[in-house]
Amino acid sequence: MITHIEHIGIAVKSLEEAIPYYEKVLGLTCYNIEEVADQKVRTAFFKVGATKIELLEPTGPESTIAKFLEKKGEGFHHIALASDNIEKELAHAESQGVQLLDRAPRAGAEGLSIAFLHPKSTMGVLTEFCQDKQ
Ligand code: CMX
Repeated sequence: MITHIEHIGIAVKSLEEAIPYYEKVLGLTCYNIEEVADQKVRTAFFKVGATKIELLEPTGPESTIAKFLEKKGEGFHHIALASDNIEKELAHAESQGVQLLDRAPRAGAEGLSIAFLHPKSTMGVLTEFCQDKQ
């Protein structure tokens, strides 16, 4: 079952350049900066009520975020939905004809298990399922 929006992912060229906007203009606090080697990104997190904003900076030219920035520029990248059972969400999505980017959960930031659906089969919104590792 999907319980809430865990975070919204936003692609940026530089965390150091982007963080001051979220802190000084919006008054949010960056409480965690973390590199996710598997995804080739450096992430910065801000809590906004029950959900979070995740800034994503590429760590190299082969990062999917580097490709995204080149094609589309900075901005909204993905929505992450918290689930109590990612495997079940993936199986259900696939049964409805949605293309999976991950057939099984993998390690994401903040100790979560994550898996993505292809934006071409979700009306243009890159969609991530997240689950607390138990
Ligand atoms: N949102 C919506 N559409 C997107 C997109 C996004 N974030 N990223 C790419 N696309 C679109 C592109 O515009 C392109 O569309 P067109 O064919 O109409 O031009 C199409 O998807 C294919 O894009 P591409 O540039 O050729 O890139 P790839 O196919 O190589 O990769 C994707 C796209 C979604 C498969 C890849 O980015 C991916 O696997 N993403 C999941 C993992 C990820 O994003 N990790 C970073 C975040 C990790 C974290 O949160 O910790």
